[in-house]
Amino acid sequence: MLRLETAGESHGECLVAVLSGLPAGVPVSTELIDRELWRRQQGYGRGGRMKIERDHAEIVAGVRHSQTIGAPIAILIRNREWANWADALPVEKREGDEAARRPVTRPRPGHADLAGALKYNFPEVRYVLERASARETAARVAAGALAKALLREFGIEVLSHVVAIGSVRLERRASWEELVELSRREEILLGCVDPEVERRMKEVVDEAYRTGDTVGGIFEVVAHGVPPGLGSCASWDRRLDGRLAQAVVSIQAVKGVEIGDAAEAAASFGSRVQDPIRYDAAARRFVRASNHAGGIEGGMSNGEDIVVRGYLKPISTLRRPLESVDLVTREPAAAAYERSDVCVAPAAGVVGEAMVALVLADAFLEKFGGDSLEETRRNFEGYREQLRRY
Ligand code: EPS
Repeated sequence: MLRLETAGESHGECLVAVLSGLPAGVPVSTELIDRELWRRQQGYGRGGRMKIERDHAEIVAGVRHSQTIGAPIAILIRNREWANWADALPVEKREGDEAARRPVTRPRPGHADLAGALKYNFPEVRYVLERASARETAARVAAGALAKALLREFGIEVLSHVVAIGSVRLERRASWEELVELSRREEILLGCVDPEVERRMKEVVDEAYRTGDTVGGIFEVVAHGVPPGLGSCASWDRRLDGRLAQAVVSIQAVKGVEIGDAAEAAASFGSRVQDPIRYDAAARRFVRASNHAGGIEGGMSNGEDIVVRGYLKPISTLRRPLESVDLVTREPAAAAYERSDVCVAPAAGVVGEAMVALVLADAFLEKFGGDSLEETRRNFEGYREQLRRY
């Protein structure tokens, strides 16, 4: 239903997001997209690059008079850093430009560098790191803001928070109200709802700064107001949990995905991890006494909050570089280092929101269809009536 393509190199002219499949008539504002881009740039532990960039969405196609027109939407996000790279990464080859290139011949363990150089047959890793870079996630977040705009029309909101940095963990559930409050903050430290836990998280990041290291973490994305029945139990590739897992694990540095309390459930008993079913007669809906399933059963949303966690490894550019080999000399060498982030968990959470919103919007349009928002709404209301009468 929805298709997203992104393009752009980390130090190239700009990033591009092309999103097709949204119905006509979805309200879109640049301000809302820019707010999401701003949120992605925040967080304690980000490196020098984020002091340079001021990400701003330029919508160049598919939106007119502040609403979608049913055509593919194209968004540009310019790289301020391009000014410093125009000679190193020109589109056209120029005579004698060899000296201006900035080759990287010492691949970083954990980064795309070596596998990419071997795959694309490049003598050094510059082009690979340019595209593999998490800079690309700015384009995903811009497109995710459009998916959120569609979902919002139907009362669905997607937010995130950080539940762990290194070994410091938030040991309780965050309420939806806490996530809303967090999303409105004008200063973002580590994206944790509990100030005391966040203070201890900051100490972990400070330790990584001191020692020239990096640190990973866990973010949690929550989708609120999702109706039951998105996704499918009938076909493996339409299962909502599988689609969410693919989308979230595709985020740079995410190495694992958890739906609901999967890790804890695997170490527990069935009597403790299933969510008892109750009927709320006043609201005329089925509800659950708990939500260990993370809002998904049998590959379908069940009407509870959808909860997806992304497990981030510590990012792979270290000031105290790791062991590598120089691609030219084949001699042992320290991995390349220019500058880097030390911790990206809050930013990754915002990217996680975008990916979850894109998957949910896709599953929503799969179920309700419609070429205009009005048509989608009619179909959605028909289903709501069916649920009420059930
Ligand atoms: C990244 C390296 C850093 C990060 C970048 C991801 O960029 P630079 O090499 O320019 O310092 O800042 O992330 C972003 C630019 C961003 O917008 O998130 C990498 O190698 O993956």
